[in-house]
Order: sequence, then C-alpha cells, then structure tokens
Amino acid sequence: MTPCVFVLNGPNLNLLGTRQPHIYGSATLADVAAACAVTADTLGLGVRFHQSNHEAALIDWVHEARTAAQAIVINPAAYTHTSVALLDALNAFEGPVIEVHISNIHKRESFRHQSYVSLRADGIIAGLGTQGYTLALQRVAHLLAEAAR
Ligand code: CA2
Repeated sequence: MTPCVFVLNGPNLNLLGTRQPHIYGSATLADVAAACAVTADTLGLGVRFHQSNHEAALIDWVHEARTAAQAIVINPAAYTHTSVALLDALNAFEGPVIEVHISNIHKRESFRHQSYVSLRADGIIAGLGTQGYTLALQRVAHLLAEAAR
C-alpha cells in the first residue's frame, strides 16, 4: 500500500505568490502543491494537499489523517503561534509530523518565535522557502522507511 501524507496549510497561504514575495517568494500555493505531487511520486508516497483559513477545518483534517494518512506535513501559518486546539489534535495523531515555515520565523517578530505545533513536531523546517515542503516529504519518506524496517 502506498503511504499517504497529508500536507496541510493554514490561513492566508492561499495568497502565496501574490503578495510579500520578499518574505514568502513568488511560487503560488498551486506551484507548491504541484511540486509536492512530483516529489511524493518520486518517493513512492501519496499526497493530499489542503489549505484553509479556518482553524476547525485544519483540525478536522488532522483527525481524518488518524485513519487516512501515515504522516503529516503542516504549515499552520499564524495558528502556529496561537492554537492549542491544533496542538491537541496533532497529539492524537500517531505518525510523523513535520512543521514547515517558508520564512525563518526566528528572524522575524518575537511573537513568531513561539510555536505550539513544535511541541508535537518530529522536525521543523523554517526559512528554506517553499522548498521546505519537498524537503519535509523527503524526511517523511525516510522516517516511514525506518519505521517499516
Ligand atoms: O513562514 C511561514 O510559512 C509562516 O507560517 C507564514 C505565516 C506566518 O503567520 C507565520 O508566522 C510564518 C503567514 C502566511 C501568510 O502568507 C501570505 C503569503 C503571501 C501573501 C500574504 C500572506
């Protein structure tokens, strides 16, 4: 069976590539989804890519991942810094969780230095641009292969 990875994206990331390219680059979220699909295929992974501006939708996808996915890659966007509810949901998921930030959150405002999601994440990628997503998928493939050994 092909392992499935949920790639989840939080609020305002639907605007990627349209504003603030000096922070987030020029790739759109559709470009990121396409790159994830290509990389997942190469790695023998299936991928389901979602974005929502609503905390509850992200939580519902994490719940769905409990039975439908082997790993989660998540850019929670601003909910990174605020959402205990998202952390609680991720704590109920058993597979690897990789947290991705396009920008280097530690180089930015101090309120971005705190991440609730990091309390659950098995790995964190920040500041590597949208390339962070495909790098996260590589790490997931490695962790799933290791777990299967
Ligand atoms: O660096 C990241 O990936 C962030 O998760 C992005 C969030 C921000 O709140 C986090 O602190 C760091 C913001 C996403 C908003 O994305 C936009 C992209 C283009 C134009 C406007 C917003």
